Amino acid sequence: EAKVSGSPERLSIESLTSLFQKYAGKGGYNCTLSKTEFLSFVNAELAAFTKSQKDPGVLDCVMKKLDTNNDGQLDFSEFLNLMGGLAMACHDSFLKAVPSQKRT
Ligand SMILES: [Ca+2]
Repeated sequence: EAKVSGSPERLSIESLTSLFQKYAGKGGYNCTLSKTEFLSFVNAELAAFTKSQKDPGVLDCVMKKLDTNNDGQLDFSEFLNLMGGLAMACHDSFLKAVPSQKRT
């Protein structure tokens, strides 16, 4: 069993897949993430992201948005949307963090 690094910068397709399986297998259905599993995944693996979110309700919103078929569970394709969304959020904050002209 591969040990998955918790560093978001080093997430690969393989580690995403095994991460999903690791958390999805914690309880309930093995092939979906429940809300509890989702929260433990985000808090453990995406701590850098959750720390940057000041509103704790944001994860609820994220979960609801991702759960496109509204069954209260995230399947793998819904999980991949999260990764896509996170990539977009990182890209956005990267763009905001980089001033068009840096003066020091
Ligand atoms: Ca779902």
